[in-house]
Amino acid sequence: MKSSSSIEDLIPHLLQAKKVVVLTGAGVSAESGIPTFRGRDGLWKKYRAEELATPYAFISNPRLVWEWYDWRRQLIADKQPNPAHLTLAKWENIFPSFWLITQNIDGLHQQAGSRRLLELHGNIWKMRCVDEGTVFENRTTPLPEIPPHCPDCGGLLRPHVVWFGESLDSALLSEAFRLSHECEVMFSIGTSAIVQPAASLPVAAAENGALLIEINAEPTPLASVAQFNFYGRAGEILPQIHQALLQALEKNSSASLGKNRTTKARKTEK
Ligand code: BJW
Repeated sequence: MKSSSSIEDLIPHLLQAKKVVVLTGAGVSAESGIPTFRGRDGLWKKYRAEELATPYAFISNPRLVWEWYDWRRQLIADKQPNPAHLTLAKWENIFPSFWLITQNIDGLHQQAGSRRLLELHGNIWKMRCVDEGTVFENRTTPLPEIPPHCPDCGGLLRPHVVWFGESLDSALLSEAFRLSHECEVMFSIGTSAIVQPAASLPVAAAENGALLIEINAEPTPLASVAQFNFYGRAGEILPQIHQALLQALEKNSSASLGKNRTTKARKTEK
């Protein structure tokens, strides 16, 4: 199939889709004011994110790494979900099976209302005891103690996120691959699609016959694999697709998304 960037052409595919999976990355939160990883605004002091998001950085200087996370927690704390997050939360009520897989650790998808959500790289609002592995939710900003220590055993705490060179939670990753293999439509949104293993999910979906749609500020390595490419701001493109989908559902009440869900979507999504 030739690649397209027409929402009109995309809608008939979405009307037929029962299993939809979305992979998101930092670009989805950019319009909420959270810097992306590899953008020019991704720098903190003189460090690149790739230098600090590693277990080696943490072992050699836990204070420096925690200062970075404390700064990011303060930056994220008052940020709100944008139209991209809100649209994806609505899609749980639109498609018969919908899953959102995110690489983001900012918690904004959950704040927007998404519940069928896999957070592949963890969550910045959680901490983990290095000695005992206990996970705590902690939303205090700024942190009173850097680096923080475990309230139970006094051991060093670390952010409950996945750094370079660390394995992702195996159950979560297996589920993400299962969903990607089984879906009919996969969106890759606001991710540079270079960090593995997350970047393999859309490829796995496409290899299994799913329709792949990329929404990004610029082309990524997925551009040649995707059948639909939309370049621009996710917070503008997703609501446009959503509106076109609702209009098509209005016109075609017998669409295979399912009559009951269609009615529910019409009532709740306008
Ligand atoms: C917009 C927009 C708007 C902007 N609208 N779009 C195979 C080959 C080579 C290397 C590896 C490999 N397998 C594993 C590796 C090593 C490594 C890796 O992938 N390295 C690559 C850099 C090559 N992977 C790992 O280490 C992973 N572990 C692993 O695989 O374990 C097994 C293993 C270990 C060792 C060796 C081999 C195997 C773990 C990866 C963990 C990533 N962790 C981080 C930090 C999380 C914690 C934190 O936030 O502090 O996760 S790194 C960082 O990158 C973060 C992100 O989730 C992740 C992805 O970034 P993302 O989301 O794509 O952001 P950006 O900034 O890159 O892109 C934003 C995009 O948005 C851009 O394209 C913009 O254009 C766009 N955009 N505004 C739409 N408004």
